[in-house]
Amino acid sequence: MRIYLNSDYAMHNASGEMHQGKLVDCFENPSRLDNIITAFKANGVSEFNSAEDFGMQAILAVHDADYVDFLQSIYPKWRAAGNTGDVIPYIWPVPGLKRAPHQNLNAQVGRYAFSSDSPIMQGTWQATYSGVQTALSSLKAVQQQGQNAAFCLSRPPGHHAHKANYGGYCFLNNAAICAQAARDNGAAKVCVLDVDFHHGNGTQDIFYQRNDVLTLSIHGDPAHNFPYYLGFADEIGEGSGEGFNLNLPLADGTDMLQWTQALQLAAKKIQDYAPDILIVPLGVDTFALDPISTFTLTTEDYLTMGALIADLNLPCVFLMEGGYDVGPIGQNVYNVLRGFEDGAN
Ligand code: OKP
Ligand code: ZN
Repeated sequence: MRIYLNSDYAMHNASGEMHQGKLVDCFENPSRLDNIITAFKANGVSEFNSAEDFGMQAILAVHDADYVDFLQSIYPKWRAAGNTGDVIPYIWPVPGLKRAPHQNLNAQVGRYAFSSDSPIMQGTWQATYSGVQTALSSLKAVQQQGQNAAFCLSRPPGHHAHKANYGGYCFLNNAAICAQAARDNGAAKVCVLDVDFHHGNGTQDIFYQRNDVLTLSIHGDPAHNFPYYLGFADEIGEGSGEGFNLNLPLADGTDMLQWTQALQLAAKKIQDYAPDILIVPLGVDTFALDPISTFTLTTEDYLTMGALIADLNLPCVFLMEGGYDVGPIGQNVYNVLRGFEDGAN
């Protein structure tokens, strides 16, 4: 499988996040990809392709221009205003606090952020922009260059980003941008199957009223897990999008047997839809030892996950999402791709 690596992945390296009432090191940090690259090399994978630059068009097809401009320009403005650390929100325009739009930087940050866990620093925009280009390069390999699958190895992740909001370590929604680009390049029907531990709230919301992109997510029940405010089973899409979103929230402690049952429900839905292309936001934070998640998958289980996805028998773009820096994260990711390739043969 062709692999594209975001060569700017280490440029986003933020100072810390609030976790259980304390400021701690960011879970989403460059060592994650260092680890994955090391594991891939140990498995004999040495070819990491670099991305082509497709510019801003595909980004602006999904995200609002004012939001993209904010992401691109906030850091220098924030520092020039006398702030000495990363961009972090501390006030949000909840209903009742309605004097928006607002020029003050703290007010703008609260307007665009939906959580406090995603500091913006010097290199955030560059890493995020290059990540999108890496995702689009992976899409091109599959959609236009005849590859049956490709893997975008990138950070920061994307699936929590809405059209004009960031959070959950995500700034631009790589999966949504790829899905829209796939449509714009001629695919009639696109499917996004999100297997990260966390609900793909941004992707769901972006396509919620559309039937040309089927969105599915298998994730930890938002009754107990981030993003809490979205991802429940009764969210099925609305308007022409009704019936084109499927959430499969699973209990804390979910193992591979239970996960596989959910995947089989997703597979049925996908087969009925018959998409032209499949986009898989891939997080390995479903792993038993993940520090911020509650499922119990094993390193071996990821081979099965890859084979189950191969059984869908669709051209497939895998996009790296979550999975936090614990020993076998790299082997877990490798095993999904290995399982896919073995299953596809
Ligand atoms: C991103 B991805 C509080 C935790 C908040 C939310 C998790 C974001 C996961 N310290 N972080 O889906 O793996
Ligand atoms: Zn996640």
